[in-house]
Amino acid sequence: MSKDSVNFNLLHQTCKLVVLLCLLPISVTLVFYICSLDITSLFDQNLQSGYAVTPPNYGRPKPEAGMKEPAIVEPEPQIKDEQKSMEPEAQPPAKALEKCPETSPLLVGPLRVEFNTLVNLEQIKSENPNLEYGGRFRPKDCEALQKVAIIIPFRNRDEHLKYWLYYMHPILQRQQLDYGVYVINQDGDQLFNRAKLLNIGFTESLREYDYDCFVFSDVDLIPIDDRNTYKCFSQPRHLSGYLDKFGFRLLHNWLFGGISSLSKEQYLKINGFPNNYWGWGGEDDDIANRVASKGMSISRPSKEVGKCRMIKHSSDKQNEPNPQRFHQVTQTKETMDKDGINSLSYRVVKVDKFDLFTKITVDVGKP
Ligand code: BGN
Repeated sequence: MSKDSVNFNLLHQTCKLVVLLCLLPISVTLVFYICSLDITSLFDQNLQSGYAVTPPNYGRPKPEAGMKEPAIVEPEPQIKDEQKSMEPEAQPPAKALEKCPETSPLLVGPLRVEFNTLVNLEQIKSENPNLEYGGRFRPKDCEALQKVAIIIPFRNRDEHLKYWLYYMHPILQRQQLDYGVYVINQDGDQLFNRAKLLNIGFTESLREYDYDCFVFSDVDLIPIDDRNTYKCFSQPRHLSGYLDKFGFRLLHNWLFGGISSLSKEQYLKINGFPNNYWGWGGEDDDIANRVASKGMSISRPSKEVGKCRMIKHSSDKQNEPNPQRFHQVTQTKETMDKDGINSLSYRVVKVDKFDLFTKITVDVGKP
């Protein structure tokens, strides 16, 4: 054997040894890695929550400037469809469901809300496949902690309503509420009467379902954090204390306009809302007076969570500032026991059930 061939053989043997030595730790690592994977539980986790595959949007990168889509609301995670098809046909009876957790695990926190691109109802419908007719929803996997009627006083604000539905339905579903959306539309062209429409919403929604919580919301207000939960608390709640319109500052501690929530009990304790504030302003101050006079206080989310955006618009026709409001708000204590839910009278003109909401058109009379 030549010296060259001896050298070559030695080199060959050395290379083999080196390759073997490298492969050994790699295969050991691989074996350990495979053993540590709990494939079944990973699979289950994905089925339970789409967010297991879609991380929350804290710090989500902002889309390019000038982007058309009004962003925010998480796209329905793909996994949801799989979940649907893999579920057994027969739903377990509602009673068998466990209660939803106090804080929904589906919340994503801060949202981007903007109003510069039109949205359409068909798009909203297709993005919210789990809604039931009339704008109803309840979580599939757990029993909601509260049954919430969302009442929107309304007249001629269809474009605003579309934005409201576009942004709010996904948020409310992530909040795991058993909810229904009621748009209370004032018929005719008399002065607008917001508080009376809210009283009507309370009454009419209860005809449909045993709601225990009522969220009263203007149609042009959207929270920009889904941790601002549309539910009821131990005290009446003001959900829109920090508006962009006011530089996200709370104007004063007794502010109660925009979006508020009261449990059925709290609402009845104050005899509902006043029926005789015609035109803009003051009715919310009257409600705040009612709350205080019954020894309750106003709760709010933190400033971080409680910020809201308002859709810019010119002032409505037939909703001019009510000149009597300055006097009226000084009389709450005297008027509240006889003017409220116990004196409410109105006529339902029409009930329309749409996919995304229930619209109740009412004749509220005149001043
Ligand atoms: C207040 C209005 C509220 C309104 C807020 C915020 C009155 C009554 C004054 C005695 N109250 O001033 O109705 O929600 O501004 O816009 O005008």
